[in-house]
Amino acid sequence: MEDEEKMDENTRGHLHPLSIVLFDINKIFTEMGFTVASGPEIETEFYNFDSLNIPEHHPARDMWDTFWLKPLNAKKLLRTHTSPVQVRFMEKNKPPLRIIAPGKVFRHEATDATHEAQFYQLEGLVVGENISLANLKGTLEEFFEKFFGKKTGLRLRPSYFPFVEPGVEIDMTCFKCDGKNPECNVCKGTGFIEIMGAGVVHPKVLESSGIDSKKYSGFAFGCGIDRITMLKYGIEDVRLLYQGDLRLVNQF
Ligand code: 2NL
Repeated sequence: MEDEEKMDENTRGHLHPLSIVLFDINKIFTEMGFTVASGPEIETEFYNFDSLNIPEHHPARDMWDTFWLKPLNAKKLLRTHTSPVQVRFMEKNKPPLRIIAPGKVFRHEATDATHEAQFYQLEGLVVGENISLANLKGTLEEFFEKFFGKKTGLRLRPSYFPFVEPGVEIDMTCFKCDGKNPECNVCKGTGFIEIMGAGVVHPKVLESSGIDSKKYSGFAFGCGIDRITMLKYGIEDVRLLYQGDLRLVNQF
């Protein structure tokens, strides 16, 4: 190759954008006193669903398109979220606890610009005495400020997830335009970005993993790591993160 510098740029090793974001997330939460927890990608029906207050015939189960493993009567599956990691952690540890569970999850659904059958999820859980939605909001404000490098506001809207009560959707004010650009391609001119689901842990979920729900309460949240990677770096198609195309990868 004529150009030595060009060759260097193309051959030197570097991290994939998803790895950069995973390391950033772990660093930020570790500095805030959280433990990074991990667990199996092949799960049982109990840890993926029942322990999270998602009973067998409840319509809420349809919220997760599940890859079941054969033989079907063994009730093994590819985890559809990393909540089971947090349930396993609650079984083995006494409150107070502060953990995040980043990791690969699987959904049996068609692929398009915003959906992959394999993707990365981040979940977080804090359990202690008198833990409330106020603690959730403060914790996430600090995380987003560190992650996007800018102070942003958070808006909570009521929503439903079986494992929390109350449940909320969390929107952040647009880190790109601050709500000032009606043509903004990040927030579509709304000023807000839908970023997470969260809530106060359902007492049944605490009890199912051996925690006294009269004494303790907690908050939990979940978000797509692929999604926040795309937002941070302006990547418009999730499939680009998995194709290994050097025109994308070498920009990092
Ligand atoms: C979403 C929503 C959420 C949780 C995840 C959680 C975990 C345990 C107990 C209670 Cl162990 N909750 N996780 C709670 C609310 C929302 O994720 O849209 N994720 C992409």
